[in-house]
Amino acid sequence: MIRVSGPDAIAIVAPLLRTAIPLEAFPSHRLRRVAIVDAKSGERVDEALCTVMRSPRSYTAEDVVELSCHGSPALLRLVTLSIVAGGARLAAPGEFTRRAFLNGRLDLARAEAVALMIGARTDRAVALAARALAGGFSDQVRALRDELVDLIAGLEVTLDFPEERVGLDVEAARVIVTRLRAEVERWLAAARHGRVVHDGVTVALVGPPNAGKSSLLNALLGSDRAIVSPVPGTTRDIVEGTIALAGVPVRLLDTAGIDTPRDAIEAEGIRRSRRAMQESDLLLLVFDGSMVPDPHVLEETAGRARLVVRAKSDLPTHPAAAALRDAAPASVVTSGGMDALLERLTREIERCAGATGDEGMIVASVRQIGLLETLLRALIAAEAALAEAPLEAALVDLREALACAGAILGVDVGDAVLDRIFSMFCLGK
Ligand SMILES: Nc1nc2c(ncn2[C@@H]2O[C@H](COP(=O)(O)OP(=O)(O)OP(=O)(O)O)[C@@H](O)[C@H]2O)c(=O)[nH]1
Ligand SMILES: [Mg+2]
Repeated sequence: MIRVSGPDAIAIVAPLLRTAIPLEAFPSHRLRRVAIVDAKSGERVDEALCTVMRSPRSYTAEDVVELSCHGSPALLRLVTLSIVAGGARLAAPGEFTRRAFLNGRLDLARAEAVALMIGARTDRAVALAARALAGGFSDQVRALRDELVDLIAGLEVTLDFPEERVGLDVEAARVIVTRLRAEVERWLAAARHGRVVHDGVTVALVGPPNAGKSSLLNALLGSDRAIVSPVPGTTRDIVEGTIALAGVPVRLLDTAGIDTPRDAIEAEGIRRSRRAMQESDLLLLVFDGSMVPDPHVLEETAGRARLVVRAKSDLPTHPAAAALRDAAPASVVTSGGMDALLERLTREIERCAGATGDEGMIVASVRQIGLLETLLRALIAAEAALAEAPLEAALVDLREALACAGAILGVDVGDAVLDRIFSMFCLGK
C-alpha cells in the first residue's frame, strides 16, 4: 500500500490514475478501483484500489490518498517514484504517525503504541499494544495530570493566602499524593511486566561440553537449528532461535560448552557463552545425566535464575547426576520429560512476566517507563516534603511530577525527543 499525505496529495496522485470520475471528485473514505498509468507514456502499470480520505478525517488529519497495488516491490518502487516525480517526497520513518501527533490526532503515548503494535511478536503482546493504542494508558496518565494540576493550584493558593483557609489543606494534599504515589508504583510494576511480554525473555542453554545443549535447543525449536555431534566442543558461536511460551517471545541461546579451552577458538567460544549468560534472564543448565556433573558450572551460576536439566534421561542415570537438586530429566531421543520441562520453563517465564494476568498490565515504551520512574521519585519526594519541609519544596517536586506526566503525553516535548521516538518506527507508518 502506498500512502500519500498532505494538502497536495490528491493533485499529485491524480495524473497517475485512470478513473471513471476524477480523483478530485472521489467520495471520501470509499474504496474505488483505478488503473495506475505511467505519467509519461500513459501506459497501464497496475490495477489498484484507491481511497481518498479528506482532511481532517484521516490518520494524519491531512488529505490522504492510499493506493493498494499488487505487492511486487519493483512495482511499488515504480509507482512511488512516479509520485515523488509528481511533487511528493519520501516519508521519513514514522512520519505519518508524527504528523498525526502534531495535528492532535494522537497523544504521544498512543503514537508510541503504534510502534509497540508493529513490534509485537505474540498474540499477548498484540493485545497489550491494542489497549495502549486505544488510549488506556493515556487516559490514566491524563487523569493523573489533571489531579496534579488541581493539587498544585490548591497548594499555591494556600501558600499565597495562608490565613484565609481557602486553599488546599496540607494534610489533605499529603493523602492525595500518597494515593497517586501508590498508583504510579502499580503502573510501573505493570509496565515492567508489559515490557517482558513485549520484548520477551532471553534464555541461555549452558553447561559442560557434550551435555546435549544443542540437541535440546533443536528439540525446543522443533528444527535442526544447531549442529549436534558426539565431539565435545561442537558449538562455538552462539546459535539462537525464538519460541513463544505463555504468550511471551522466548529467545533461546545455545552456547559453547564451558570447560578448560583446548585452543584459541574454544576460548573465544567460552567467552561468548559467558557473555550470553550475562545478558540472559534465565539459564537452562544442561548436564548429561549419564555422567558425573561438572560442579564448576553449577558454582558459576549459583545465585542466577536457572533451571537444571538432566539431559539424556533415556540413558542410565549416574548416581551423582541423580543427586542434582530439582533437575528436570529430559531426553530428546524418546521425548520423555520434554513436556514437563516445557511446563517448568513456561512457569519460570510467567514469573518473569508477572503471573497477574493481562488485566491491568500496561505496555509502555522505554521512554515512558523512564518518565514513570522520575515521576515516582518526584511524588515520593513531595510526600516527604509535605510531611515536614516548607510547602515550596513540595511544590517543586509536584511540578516535576506534572512535567513528567505531560512528557508521557507529549505536552511540550521538543523536536529532539520527537526525532528520537519516530526514528524508531519503520517506513510508511
Ligand atoms: N541418548 C541420548 N543422546 C543424546 C541426547 N541429547 C544429545 N545426545 C547426544 O549427545 C551428543 C552431544 O550432543 P550436543 O547436543 O551436540 O551437545 P552440546 O552440549 O551441544 O555439546 P557442545 O556443543 O560440544 O558443547 C550427541 O552425540 C547427541 O546425539 C539424549 O537425550 N539422549
Ligand atoms: Mg552444542
